[in-house]
Amino acid sequence: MATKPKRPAKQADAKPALQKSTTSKKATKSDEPAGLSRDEDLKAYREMLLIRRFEEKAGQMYGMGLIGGFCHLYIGQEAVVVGLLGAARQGDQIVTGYRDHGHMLACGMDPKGVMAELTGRSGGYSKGKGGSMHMFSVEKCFYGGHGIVAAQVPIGTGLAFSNKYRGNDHVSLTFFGDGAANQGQVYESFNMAELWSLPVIYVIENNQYAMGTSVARASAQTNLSKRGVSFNIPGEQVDGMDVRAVRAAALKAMEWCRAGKGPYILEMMTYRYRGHSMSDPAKYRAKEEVNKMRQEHDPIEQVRHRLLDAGMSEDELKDIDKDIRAIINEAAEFAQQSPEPDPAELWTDVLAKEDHAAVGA
Ligand SMILES: Cc1ncc(C[n+]2csc(CCOP(=O)(O)OP(=O)(O)O)c2C)c(N)n1
Ligand SMILES: [Mg+2]
Repeated sequence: MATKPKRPAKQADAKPALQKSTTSKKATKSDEPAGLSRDEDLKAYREMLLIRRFEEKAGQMYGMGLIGGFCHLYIGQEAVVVGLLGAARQGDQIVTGYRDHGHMLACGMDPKGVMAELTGRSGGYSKGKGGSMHMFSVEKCFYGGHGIVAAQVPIGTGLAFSNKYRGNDHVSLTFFGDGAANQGQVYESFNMAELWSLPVIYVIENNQYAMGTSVARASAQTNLSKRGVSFNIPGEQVDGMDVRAVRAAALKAMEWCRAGKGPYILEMMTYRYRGHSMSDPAKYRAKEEVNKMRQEHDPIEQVRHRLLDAGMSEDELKDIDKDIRAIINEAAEFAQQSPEPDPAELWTDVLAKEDHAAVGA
């Protein structure tokens, strides 16, 4: 006789975003994050602020009807991608899901091209044919932008395979969410990656929710850093709201991969401030929960305070914000002025050209 299934945990039972760090067997424990120099902090501050202001503007433009289709904002999670890429080397590849604007900007893609893609214009990275979830830049080693939950995980594993096959020392940074971590293809990828010692860092962006479902309701094992245990893949939980902790963990994981030891899992404990997408009013969680995160753990505020402590003035920081707002306004202007794609574009880029090399040597 079938046993009665356990009642799922209520939303209120959901674990707080920043739990105590636990590590799997092979992993070493992260101590206090190694500090960043003032210049490194300043760089991280600019990069995170660029993402925040970009996303705020995208949200506004969506509200004005200038952006159509799906639009998933990254606000709150900025330290994850900025910390990871702060530790990466030229040539390391990045692949992620649909919450991808921050990753593109952190890779150095032009905010104008990203914004114009959101408005569906010809000046966009996919000539206006892809939208928010479908942008690529081989030049910046950004491989999408994937709308199918977890589809990027085997792709990121394939990128790592190509690195190993070519004998370069690049690492594939494969980002996915807590919800995606329950997908079967993730575990097929884990198996192959460990079996073949592929240089891939699986970055699980645990923002506590998959659409409206909390991790506690959806996952039997809520410590996602342990999901590689049965494949012998080391993993650790990291404070994904602290760019220093992210960078320190990323450096360690990259060293592991570049030394030929195989894959590594980093579970980034983070939080998204907005709903799942622009059409989600986020009624499944209390406003206080969001406010508490913003007030106590905001990734940008943390760096701002450190910069002030290091002697920067409020005015200097305001000037940086002004510069960034100007870049974003220029991108928004470009995205509205750029022409709609020509109908003839319907027939271009449909099939890969024979000489197309997807992965640089
Ligand atoms: C294979 C598949 N199943 C379901 C969906 C619908 N869907 C889109 S996003 C999402 C939640 C994923 O959450 P998570 O992986 O935590 O990423 P987050 O949105 O939090 O960044 C779901 C179920 C989909 N796009 N693809
Ligand atoms: Mg999630």
